[in-house]
Amino acid sequence: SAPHVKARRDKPAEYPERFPVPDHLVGWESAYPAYDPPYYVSPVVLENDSSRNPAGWADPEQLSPADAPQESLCGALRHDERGRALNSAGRTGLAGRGLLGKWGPNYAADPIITRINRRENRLELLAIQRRDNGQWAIPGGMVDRGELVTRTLARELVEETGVSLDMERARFIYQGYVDDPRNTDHAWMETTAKHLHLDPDMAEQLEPRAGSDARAVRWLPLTAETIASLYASHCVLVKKALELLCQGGRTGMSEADRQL
Ligand code: RP5
Ligand code: MG
Ligand code: MG
Repeated sequence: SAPHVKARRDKPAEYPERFPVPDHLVGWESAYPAYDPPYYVSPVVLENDSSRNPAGWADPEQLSPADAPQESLCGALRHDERGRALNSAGRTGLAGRGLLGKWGPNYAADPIITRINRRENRLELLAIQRRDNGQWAIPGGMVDRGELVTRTLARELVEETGVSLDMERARFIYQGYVDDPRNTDHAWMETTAKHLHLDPDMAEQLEPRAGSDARAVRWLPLTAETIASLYASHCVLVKKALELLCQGGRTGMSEADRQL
C-alpha cells in the first residue's frame, strides 16, 4: 500500500494545499528538484512558543540546529540544509510544523480498549469522536514532558472517556510513526499503542463520558467499515490488536469478529 497517504492527501482545514507528492517520490532519497512545499505554522502553535510564553507547550519557532532531534522511535533522522529533522516516512507536501508543537517527532499514546457486547454478540471498541474533524478514534493523546507512556495512556483515557483503567497490564501493540493528517515534513506523530480486552461484565459497569478533545464517546461496533474509517493510523493499530487477541484464543469472539 502507498506510504503515508493521510499525511500527503489529507489535512486540517486551516492548512494550505499540500504540494503534490507522488508515491514514487515520497522517500527523501528520491530526487525531486521541483519539490516546493508551502511553509505553515498554525497561530495556535506560535502563541504557545515556549521561548516567549513560559506556559507554552510548543517549541520555539526559531530552533537552533544544535537542538534538533537526532533520532525518534523510527531510528536515526535525516536533516535538511537548515538542520531541521525530516519526517521519517518521507515527504508530505508541507513544510513547517502546522498544528504540531514539536519540531520532529511529536509523541502520543493510544489506549485501545475492547469488549464483547454479550447482548448484541459483537466486538466493540471504546472510541471517541474527535472535536477537530468528527472522525471516530482511539482516545489517544500527547505524552507530556517527562511523562511515562503508561501514565499518558491512562490519563488520556480518563480525560477523553471518563473511564479509569490500569494500563500497566495492557498488551503492547505498536510503537512508531502514525499517518496523521496534521503531519508535515518537519513535524509528525509517533505513538505507543497498548491494548486491554475487558471482561464483558466489568465493561458493562463502566460509564463512559466524553471530555477534553472528545465530542462524543461510545462503544463502537467493530466491522470492516468502522475499522477502515477510523482516524489517522488507528485502523492499523486496531487490526493488530484484534490479530493478537485472536491468536491468544480469547473466549467470546464470534466467527464474524475473527474474520475482521
Ligand atoms: C494520532 O493523534 C495518535 O495516534 C493519537 O491518537 C492522536 C494524538 O493527538 P491528539 O488526540 O492529542 O490530537 O496521530
Ligand atoms: Mg487528549
Ligand atoms: Mg486526543
